Amino acid sequence: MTGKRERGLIELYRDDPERADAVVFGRRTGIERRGFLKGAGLGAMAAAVGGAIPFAANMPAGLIPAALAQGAPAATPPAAAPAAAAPAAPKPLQMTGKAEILVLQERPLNAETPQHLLDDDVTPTAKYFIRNNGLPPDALGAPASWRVTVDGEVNTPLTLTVAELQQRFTPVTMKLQMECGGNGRSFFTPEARGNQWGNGAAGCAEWTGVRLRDVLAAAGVKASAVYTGHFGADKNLAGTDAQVISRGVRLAKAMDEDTLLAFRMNGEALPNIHGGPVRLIVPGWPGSASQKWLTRIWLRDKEHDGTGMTGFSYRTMKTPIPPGGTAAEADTQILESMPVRSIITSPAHGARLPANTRQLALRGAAWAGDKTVQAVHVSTDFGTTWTATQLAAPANRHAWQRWTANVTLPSAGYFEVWSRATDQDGKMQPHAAGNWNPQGYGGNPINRVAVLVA
Ligand SMILES: Nc1nc2c(c(=O)[nH]1)N[C@H]1C(S)=C(S)[C@@H](COP(=O)(O)O)O[C@H]1N2
Ligand SMILES: [Mo]
Repeated sequence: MTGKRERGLIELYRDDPERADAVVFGRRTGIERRGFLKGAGLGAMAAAVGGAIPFAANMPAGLIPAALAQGAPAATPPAAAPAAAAPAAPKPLQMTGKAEILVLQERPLNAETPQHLLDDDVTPTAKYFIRNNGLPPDALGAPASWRVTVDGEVNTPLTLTVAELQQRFTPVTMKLQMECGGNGRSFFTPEARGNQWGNGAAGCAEWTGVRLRDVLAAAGVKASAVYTGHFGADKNLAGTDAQVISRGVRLAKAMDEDTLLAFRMNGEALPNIHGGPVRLIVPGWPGSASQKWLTRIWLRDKEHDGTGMTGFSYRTMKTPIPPGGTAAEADTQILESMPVRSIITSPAHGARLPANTRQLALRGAAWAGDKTVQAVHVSTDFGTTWTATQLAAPANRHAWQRWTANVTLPSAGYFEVWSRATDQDGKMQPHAAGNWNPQGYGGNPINRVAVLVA
């Protein structure tokens, strides 16, 4: 041991933002902030973020400037994040048919879409995030002869090929949002276990498939059925027979008319990387319920207990615990409908705009699990004033909603654009990821992107 490790600015901000503020900007308490921001402290902060901060007086003490914060990967490296403290930039994906989304993990492959690439009304397949828990099956055979079994609490177990699914049931096409249960995990402090997703483990593609409820009805759902268990053909990293992931949903969600066995994505055959020949799409619930390379649906007479259903997987705390504290499984609940979230898709985080820019056109998306979003508000002055955006209705239930707004900036400088969605019940995104849980689910703080007008 050679004494204390130097801590980077970003780590320090993550672990103790008040102290980081004091170290970096030379103030010890929020009360002193105003004074410091008039003098040397303001200069230090401006240098750190790359420009004067017109709304500096509104910045809450301990707020990590978005330009320096971890979480949302920047389009271009933020102006002046100190090189020594900057996290290793995720590498762009190199895969035929895919855009350069950001690889968080190579094996299994996990890649997220930078927010500014989620700017389309319907997320193109090329830009759609990838979340694998294991290795995709390699020998797929003819897609039409891929088989899916429905068994368990049914009158007549069925095994159907994809061709039979397509012939026997009425195909539907819908725009459905889906996001990983761990989307937003990187916003938790202290860090929660797992891939450190920003907001880009999400998308709204156009899916074509048949309704799971039609298939279940054909098999005849017994009165004893209460839950599904999903199985896929991917292989685990250890090379054993254990299911990579096997989650399920309560019967009511399986019977929702928007829960699909999908075989087309954005008008084309479902690509292998997204679960082709056939996968589940369970919109609005943690993406892990949307089994890829689907081989079996087991109707069960009790809650499913497959891989990813127990422990702290896809569970949040029933009663909040101190962030970083010890959790008891008995005090957790299965995460179902995802919480409300908005993202800013233009401008990109880290955008540099011409010095004379005063009008800013903002665009984004918002969604709220099984619910609709009633409003999205934006702020460019650290949350002192908020403006309602023009929020479009969803194209269909479970589609995300696009929003636009025009805001005026008072001068050149460093700004943060904040967006905050409110769901149909009045629930809003919190200022910081709340209800900390060991594996970091449901982190949905207000979205912040840094913009430099200089
Ligand atoms: N068979 C199988 N299905 C799976 C997974 C997996 O690892 N194996 N990952 C799940 C998780 S956690 C998510 S978020 C979504 C991601 O779907 P995508 O890779 O098409 O974006 O697939 C789900 N379905
Ligand atoms: Mo996920």
